[in-house]
Formats: sequence, structure tokens, C-alpha cells
Amino acid sequence: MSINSIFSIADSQFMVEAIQLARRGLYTATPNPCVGCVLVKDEKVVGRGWHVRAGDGHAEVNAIADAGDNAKGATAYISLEPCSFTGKTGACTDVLQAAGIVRVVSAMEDPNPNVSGQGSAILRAAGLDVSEGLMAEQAATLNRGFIKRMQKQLPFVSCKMAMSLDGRSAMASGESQWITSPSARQQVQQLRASSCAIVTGVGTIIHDDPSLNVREQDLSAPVERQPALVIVDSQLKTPLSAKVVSTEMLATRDVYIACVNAASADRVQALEARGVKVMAFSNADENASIVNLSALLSFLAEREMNHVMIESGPTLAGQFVQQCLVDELKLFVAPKLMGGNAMPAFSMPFENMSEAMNLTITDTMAVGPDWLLTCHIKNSDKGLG
Ligand code: AOF
Ligand code: ZN
Repeated sequence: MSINSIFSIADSQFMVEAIQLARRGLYTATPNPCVGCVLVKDEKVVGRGWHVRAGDGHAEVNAIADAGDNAKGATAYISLEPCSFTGKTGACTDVLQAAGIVRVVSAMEDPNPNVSGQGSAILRAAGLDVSEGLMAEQAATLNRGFIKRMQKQLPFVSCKMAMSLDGRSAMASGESQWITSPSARQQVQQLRASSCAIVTGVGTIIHDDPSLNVREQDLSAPVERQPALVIVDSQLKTPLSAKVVSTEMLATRDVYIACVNAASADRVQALEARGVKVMAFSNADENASIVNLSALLSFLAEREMNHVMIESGPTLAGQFVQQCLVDELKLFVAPKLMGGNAMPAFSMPFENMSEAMNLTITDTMAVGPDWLLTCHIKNSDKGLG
């Protein structure tokens, strides 16, 4: 923010609190964005609210209910432009006016085409003092999945990989438990809880028989919502005995299997009878035997998934990365050397240095004895770059 900013230091402090409140919806608000609202009168906070889950009150509505009569004459600090249409709930522009709010400061425009600027315009026309853009970057980071889905009809894609310091993800036998420490696995629980879907490959299901879900004791928070599971399994080899397609697991979450058109009709029937949603995403011609990953991601966005996380072996992860379908890598690096016979983290059949993917490391964090590196892929018009 420049010295000539239209916003004061107090404005910034209240917006920090609004963004912190918004974060409380991180595990539950999807497919809606996380939004927080602070109401301030005479430099004192008189109401706080955040959006908990779709269908329930928006942040502004909750903050106004919290403030009661004190809302009249207050300033509303909101991490997103107020909505101006009736969806599952009514328009916040109406609620703010009815409560007598006189000033609105929002962090960023709502990328939803049903709003995108109209919320602010309506309030301005009604005589409120409206300004936008305070801490826009922080607010946008929190809702990067929602923003990408609204703007590109695709989910934000994270790819998590646990690897040794020499870049290996499993022994040649497939053995991979456990490369990283229990603290790293706890971090993974948080990443899962904030994802709309976990995407994995059939190889991982057959080898490890994982659950790939969120567990209350590991998350240290109540689990209200499980991310969906998506198995990329072109020929439908997922065993009916796998944990992820057990009746118990299917009672808690949606499970999709992405296959190709030529997959066996009998297998489709057996899996669907269990309650699995089987979908074909075929490529044309020579690649007809492998799943079209970009079509799969479009499908997940149509299902209102904002943020998906790939947790797979090196083959599928390598395909997603090589096709520039990944926005962010989450690399958990353990202080181990697994040696040259072990499997790579990303199988990508490169021959020349010029083919190497260039990354930018945007964050590093010690997680117990391991390191978590967050990376974006450079030189990609599809990734964040
Ligand atoms: C706000 N405050 O707290 C949120 C907003 O179906 P509905 O009625 O819940 O509307 C969902 C849309 O409202 C969502 O796509 C986004 O554009 C906006 N979210 N707006 O003023 C909030 N969660
Ligand atoms: Zn609203």
C-alpha cells in the first residue's frame, strides 16, 4: 500500500481481522468463497461474521446479526465485494442498506459473473461510501480456487508429493510408507480438509489401499465435510475390496472413477452398484486408452469444485505436471536418501535439459524433521507462473 493510499492504518487492521474471520470457513464454505466481515463504529468492532457453509448466512448477514442495533451507521470491512443477487440466500447489498451501514470497504471484486462489480455499484448508487482493493492479494490467495473456477471454469490444482532428499517417492517395489514424518502427515490432513477433491491413480489404490480422507484425530478440528475422491483408472481396475470403494467410505463422500470409453461395461456396472460415479474422459485417437486429464478437471469445475489436490504416484503426478495442469506443487521433502533404484517423484520422460520444468519456490516451511516446499511452475500459461 502506498503512503497516499485511500485506506488508513485502522482500515488495514480491521481488514486483517475480516480476512482472519474468512479463514474460519476454509474447511466448510465450498463451493462458496471464504468471506469474513467486521463492523466498526467509532473505531470499535461492533459485529463479526463469516460465511460457514453454502446455504447459510453470508459473512455480512452474520456480522449484522452479531451487531444488532449497533450496525446502524457502521463501516463494514468485508474480504469480498458484497453480493447483489439472490442465490441460495438473498443479496447482501439489500441487507447492508437495510441495516443502515454507511461505509463499505472490501478487499476485492467478487469474480462471480452474477456480481463482479455490481455489488459495489449498487451500494455506491444508494449513497454509501464504497472502496475496494484493501489487501486484495491476501483475500485472493484465500479464495484462489473459487476465483479460478469463476474465471477459467477450472479448479485450482495442487499436487502433493512426499519424497526423499534425493527426489524419490517409493522403493522399486512400490514401498513408500513412510517417507515423511507424522508432522508432515498432519499437514497433509489440513491440505485435504481444504480441498474439494483428492485425485489419485489406480496404481496407488492397488498398491497402498489408502483411505485418502480427513480424520478428526489427525486434523485436530471437527470434520464436517470429506473431500470427494477421484480415481484415475482408465481400464477400471479398482478392486471392489479397496477401502475407498467400501460401503462405509461411500457413505461419507462422493467417489468418482475416471475411465475411458472402452472400459468394460461389467466393471462399470459393478462399481456403480456400489455407489461409485463412473465417468469416461477419452482422448482422441492414439491416446484413446488414457484419461483426458484436462477434460476431467473441467468436469470437476462443473461439479463446483474450487480446489483439488493430486495425491498420486509418479506416473499420474508426472502427467498432470507435464501437461501444465498443476498450479502449485506441495513437496514434502524428508531427510532421507533412497538411492537410484527407487522411483522418481514425477515420471517425465525427458531427454534434454531444455525440457526440464522450471519452478519457482514460493514458500519453505520446516515440518518436524521434514521440509515443505511450495512451488509454482514457471513458463506456463496454464499454471500460475
Ligand atoms: C457475500 N458474502 O459471505 C459470500 C458471498 O448461493 P448464495 O446465496 O450463498 O450465494 C453464493 C455467492 O455469493 C457466491 O458464488 C459468491 O459470489 C457470493 N459469496 N458473498 O457477499 C459472503 N460467501
Ligand atoms: Zn452476500
